[in-house]
Amino acid sequence: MTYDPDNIFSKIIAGTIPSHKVYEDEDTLAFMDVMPQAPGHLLVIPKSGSRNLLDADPTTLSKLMPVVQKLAVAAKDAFDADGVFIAQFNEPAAGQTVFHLHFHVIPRHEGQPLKP
Ligand code: DGP
Repeated sequence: MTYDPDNIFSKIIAGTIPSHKVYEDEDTLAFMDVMPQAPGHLLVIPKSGSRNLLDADPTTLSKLMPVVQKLAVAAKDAFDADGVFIAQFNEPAAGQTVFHLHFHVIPRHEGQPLKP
């Protein structure tokens, strides 16, 4: 499986498709998911092209994961959540629909049904 740069998140990085950005640095972008599973559901992606976790290089992950952690804490606080669900899908058989590596960060409240 290879990375196809003609994907929707690549266009969000390029700015040709709009998004509600919540974090950006040289290597990483985070924005709100258009189909939120719960209030505060956001996506964290590397700006470099990886199809998913299976082909991501360690350097990319070493820059991405601290941002996932930082935004999980921030989203938990901002949405007064009880916990945070982190989800990440690899290939269609596992539920991946956009083929640019992304982590879902989803604030969770006690008793809220788990949809993803
Ligand atoms: P998955 O590949 O299954 O991890 O899901 C991809 C997620 O990306 C899904 O929750 C919906 C979201 N998504 C798809 N297209 C767009 C888009 O154009 N903008 C934003 N913000 N999110 C999108």
